[in-house]
Amino acid sequence: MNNKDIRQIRSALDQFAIELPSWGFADTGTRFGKFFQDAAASTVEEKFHDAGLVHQLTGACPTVAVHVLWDFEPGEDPKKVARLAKKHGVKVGSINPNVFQDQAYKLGSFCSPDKAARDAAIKHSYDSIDIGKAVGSKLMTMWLADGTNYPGQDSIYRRKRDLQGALKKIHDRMAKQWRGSTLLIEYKPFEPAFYHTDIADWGMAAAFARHAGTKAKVLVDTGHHLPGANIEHIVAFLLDEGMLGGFHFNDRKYADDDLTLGSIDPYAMFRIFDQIAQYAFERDLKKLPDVAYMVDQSHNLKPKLEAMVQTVMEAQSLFAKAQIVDRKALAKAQAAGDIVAAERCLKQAYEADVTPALAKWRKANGLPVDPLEELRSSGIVKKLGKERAAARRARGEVQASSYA
Ligand code: LRH
Ligand code: MN
Ligand code: MN
Repeated sequence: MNNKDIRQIRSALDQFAIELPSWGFADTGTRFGKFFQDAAASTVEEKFHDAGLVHQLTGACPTVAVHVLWDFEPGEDPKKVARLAKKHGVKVGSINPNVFQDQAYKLGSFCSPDKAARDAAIKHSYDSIDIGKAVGSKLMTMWLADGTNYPGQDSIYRRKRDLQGALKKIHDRMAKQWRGSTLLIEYKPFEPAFYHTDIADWGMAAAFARHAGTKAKVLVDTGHHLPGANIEHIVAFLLDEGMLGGFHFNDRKYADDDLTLGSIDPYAMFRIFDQIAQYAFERDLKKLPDVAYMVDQSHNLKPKLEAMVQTVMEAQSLFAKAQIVDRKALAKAQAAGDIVAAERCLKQAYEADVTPALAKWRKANGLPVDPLEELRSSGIVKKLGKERAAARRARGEVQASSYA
């Protein structure tokens, strides 16, 4: 790797921030059960503590995504939560309203046939806007569990119109009352609904965003695609349309597995970053486009803190590789129809060893050269586990196996 590549990587890393999800530090599970970890965070403060630690080690995670029902007590001053974040060296990032958990949403939220449920979802979204303003966030991420399980269950047309109207109302309120904010609309092909999902893919999300207004964009959760989907193509298309708002990164083998980024198919993640860098190159931009990079993973079995540091390091490394694609050579090969040479441009960057460049960047920023090793050898996860397990016992929350 030459000095120009190293400079390129270092300056790109300066621009690279990836948001952590508060829910990635707490105990979560599958629908079959939960396996508890002693070191899992059980309070909002513990979640910020853990996110702050990942930021301290990696220097890349200044913000934390919050889920309104999971991280804010009803009636509580949201500024209190913002202060807790600050105490641990991070800020509150995107606000995720929760319009899927309440019993009222059995048949959907904005799409429910029940007007009371639709109104409740709008009210909750308005409350989430107030939270966003109060904590100084600029993003609201809307994911809906809305859908149906059986053909004929409900009118897809009525559901679409109601959703369109609701998103417009929310968008307009954000535009009016929450300066500089963006509404991110997430899609998902199935789960929890198994026949149809009201925002099933990127095209529907883009259409809803366009109907809502200029401050609405699409959020691409990498796990929310049917097998074989070409996600980098979707990313390039949305970027070119000015409709890409951000990402929820995770890896998957089958569906919305929420596995560690790059654990299954790191080349696919590299190809996404490659399209983002290519976009800037083709437009001769000085900076990469402004998209929100966020992690959306909940680690069931891996120690959560270690998994998050591993995720961020993997993201930085794949992002760095995408910066050293020889784009001039690539353009030449493309124009000549030299497919093999073009593909080699990508592979050469992907296969390059970027560890020395990352190490230089980390050293220059006063960070450990190997953040994961630093965390693992520090004993902090063990220490947190002891403290948190004792605190849980003191609160009477014992999670023991009956076979013990
Ligand atoms: C839904 C989803 C969405 C939620 C998060 C917890 O699968 O990706 O982003 O907010 O998981
Ligand atoms: Mn998501
Ligand atoms: Mn998901």
